[in-house]
Amino acid sequence: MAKSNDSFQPRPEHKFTFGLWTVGNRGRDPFGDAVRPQMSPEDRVAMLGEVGAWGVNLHDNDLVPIDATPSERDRIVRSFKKSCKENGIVVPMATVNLFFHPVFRDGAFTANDPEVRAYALQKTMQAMDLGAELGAKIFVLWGGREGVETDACRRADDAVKRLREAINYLCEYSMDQRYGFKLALEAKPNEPRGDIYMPTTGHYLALIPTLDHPEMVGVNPEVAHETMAGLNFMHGVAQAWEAGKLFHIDLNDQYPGRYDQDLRFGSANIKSCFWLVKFLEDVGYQGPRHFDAHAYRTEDYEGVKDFARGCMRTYLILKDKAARWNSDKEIQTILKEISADSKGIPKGGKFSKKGASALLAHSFDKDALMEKRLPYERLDQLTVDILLGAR
Ligand code: GCO
Ligand code: MN
Ligand code: MN
Repeated sequence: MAKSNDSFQPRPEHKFTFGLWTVGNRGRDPFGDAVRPQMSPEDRVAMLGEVGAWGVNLHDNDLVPIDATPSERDRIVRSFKKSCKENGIVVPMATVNLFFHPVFRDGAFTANDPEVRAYALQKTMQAMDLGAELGAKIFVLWGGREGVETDACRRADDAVKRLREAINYLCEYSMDQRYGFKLALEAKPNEPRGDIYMPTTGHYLALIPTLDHPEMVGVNPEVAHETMAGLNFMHGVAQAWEAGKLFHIDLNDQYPGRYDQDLRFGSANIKSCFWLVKFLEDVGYQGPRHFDAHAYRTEDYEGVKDFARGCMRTYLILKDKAARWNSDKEIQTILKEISADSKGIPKGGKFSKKGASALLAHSFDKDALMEKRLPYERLDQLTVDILLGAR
């Protein structure tokens, strides 16, 4: 059991959150039934309080059943709010389930049936009402069913147009209701569809400037999803951050080339998780650190607590390692050397006619440039030493 003075103990300022669906995951998979009993939303919130999380996020139907009457809904929401308050848990993000009900089998905002598209909008507006009532300021949209098994069913650019139209509509709704939501779009290459439109964070970053209210819309990159696409997750996160679009983040882990595993954060690729944590901490990302993962199917609810504590603990250990990396003298010396400037050489930078003529006129000594050492082997080994506790 961790002591209260343990520096790897989660605290509210770390902004660790879990989806209601993550700790409530019952271990059902396409081949086998649930292994853990159903747990009420209130008990899940209590569990999150017990393990030291800061917040909980939810889909509309994680809390309110899809066919609930308005009075049932209000009763459920009241009781949930009470248990959040009692357990000191906040709700920073809300989202909508547009993938479970069979009505969405052809997609939601991109479905071919206009009535399904309209229903998807209605359901999302109601999920925004719910999120706003719970105090959420971030609204995530994950288009899990927005995709195809066969491209015979629609033109892919029509799907893009439909998606744009829906996001524009939802931005207007949020403004009209004065909800102040920031929309965070979450990409995934496949699963549950054969191919999902907007397969990577980069695709969404390219869509956002084409929206009516681009300032309201950013991304919610997920470790597992970019890893499934074979990409370097941190690079996508960095690009989103640099564009001012990192509105939220889904942390978990994943081995490439597999189904969507949603593993405990840092349980598969310690090194890439390290670069990610180091990036988030170096740039001062202030948003929630959301774990979208679940416990092994072999666990009971005690094991779910181990899982949740493990996600947060690993994040904090990696944060500590990042601080060590940043203050390591040898690492800093190497970093300085590899980007050292040679004086009196014309540079690129901002274009000017004069600068360009100087650059064109300069004769570069390629052989001398090539002599400069780039000790990346040493730099990487120092990183490994720090990660393995040998430094
Ligand atoms: C998944 C997704 C989801 C979304 C969630 C929030 O692969 O199932 O990551 O968990 O994050 O639906 O919109
Ligand atoms: Mn996922
Ligand atoms: Mn996710």
